[in-house]
Amino acid sequence: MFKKILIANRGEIALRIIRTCREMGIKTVAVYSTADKESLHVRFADEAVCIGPPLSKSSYLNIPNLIAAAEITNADAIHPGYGFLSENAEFSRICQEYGIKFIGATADMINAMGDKATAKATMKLAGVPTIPGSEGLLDSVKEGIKIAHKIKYPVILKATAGGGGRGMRIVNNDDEFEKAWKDAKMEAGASFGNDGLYLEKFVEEPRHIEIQVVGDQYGKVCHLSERDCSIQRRHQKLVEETPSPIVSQKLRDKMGEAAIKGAKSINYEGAGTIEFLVDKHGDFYFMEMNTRIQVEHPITEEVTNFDLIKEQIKVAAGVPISGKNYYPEFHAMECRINAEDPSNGFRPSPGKITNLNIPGGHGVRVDTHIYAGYTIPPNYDSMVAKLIVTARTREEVIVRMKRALQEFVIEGVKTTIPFHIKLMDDAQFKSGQFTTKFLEDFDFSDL
Ligand code: MV4
Repeated sequence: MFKKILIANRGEIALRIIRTCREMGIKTVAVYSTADKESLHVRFADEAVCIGPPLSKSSYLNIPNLIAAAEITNADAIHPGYGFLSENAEFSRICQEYGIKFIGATADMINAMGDKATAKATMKLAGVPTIPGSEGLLDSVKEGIKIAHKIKYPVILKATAGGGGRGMRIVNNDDEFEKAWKDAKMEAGASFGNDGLYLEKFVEEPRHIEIQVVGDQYGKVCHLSERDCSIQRRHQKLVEETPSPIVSQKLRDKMGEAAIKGAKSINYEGAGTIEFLVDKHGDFYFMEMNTRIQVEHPITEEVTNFDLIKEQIKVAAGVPISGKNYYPEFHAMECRINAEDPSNGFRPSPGKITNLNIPGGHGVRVDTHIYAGYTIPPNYDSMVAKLIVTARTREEVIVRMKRALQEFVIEGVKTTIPFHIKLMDDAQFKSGQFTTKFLEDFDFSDL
């Protein structure tokens, strides 16, 4: 087992990793930018190294500084958390070259899944359902229109280097094709330095459902069921839950087996997530694979009684998994608490937290790095806490979530708490019948 893990991240996920390391008897090294000097992950790690100025590029994304920090502290592994370098193939490869275990995917796996057209082709070959469309990248508008006639409009152009909705355009007819093509190409090139596009049938009003998998170094892969992430605004998830209100045990088994097949086909090792779109007929299609621990992993932990960070560390150290799959025994939901003003287009609201009350009680978990008097820096992601609630049924979870949200006091900055309280009272949300478009016509003006 590792003796010392360097955590190449900040905020709640850095603390989350430190907690598991403590329980496993593994020493921790925190790294921090000068903006995060007063952060809790710095206080709670066994050691801390400053890796640069506030700008992410100069600190949390600064590979030479991170490797140097690992070398001077004698860390034998690096946990990248989510975001930052968690899906950076070069960083994964450099860690390996320096004899530091990267607790995440290998460079090859990251590359295979990072290019979306390649990922899709790989999954299709493995027998995972994919959405009809172009075979790989499109060469011209003419070719695109030809395929669109075959699969019928509406279609969607997607950036192969994409994710997060950038470089994506819906096309409804021949007349719209050329402009959508030019716009998507331009946006993809500017955002990712890669303007490759592929085409697929547009699935209208889907659910976003992802399967958590864990693979070991010996070719075994298991799944830990699904998370429903359909409550999103502009590709930012706001609420996740498990089990999904629309997933039957039969569908769970089918999606779980597909996810395992896909992960096995790339010899996947570590924790990963296969994202699917589920259409109104209950048919599911591969969308993307994430080769990192995700923000919403705690809801899976709560319903399966599994510590996913511990599993990541164990499989990285070469411990085999049982190979059994895990199914939700409870219902869990996560609300992302962001320092943003929901009545003002979710505009970031950094600043000093003047007063704080963190909720508690039965079935309430809060993963956060904030404290009273803490100043949220303007340089990073605005998520400041994850409120995770567990109960036996979805109805009980919603009641408990509302109670916990009402207990949650964060003064000095605006937060998404008022939005979540309103959502817990929303009839359609409560019914469980909604799609990824749900928040498009939600009224945020009175929050
Ligand atoms: C789609 C789609 C409909 N049809 N692909 C959004 C981000 C990127 N990962 C893929 N996305 C979508 N791909 C086809 N063929 C709709 C979306 C999409 C979406 C997906 C999941 C959650 C929220 C979404 C919001 C808008 C569009």
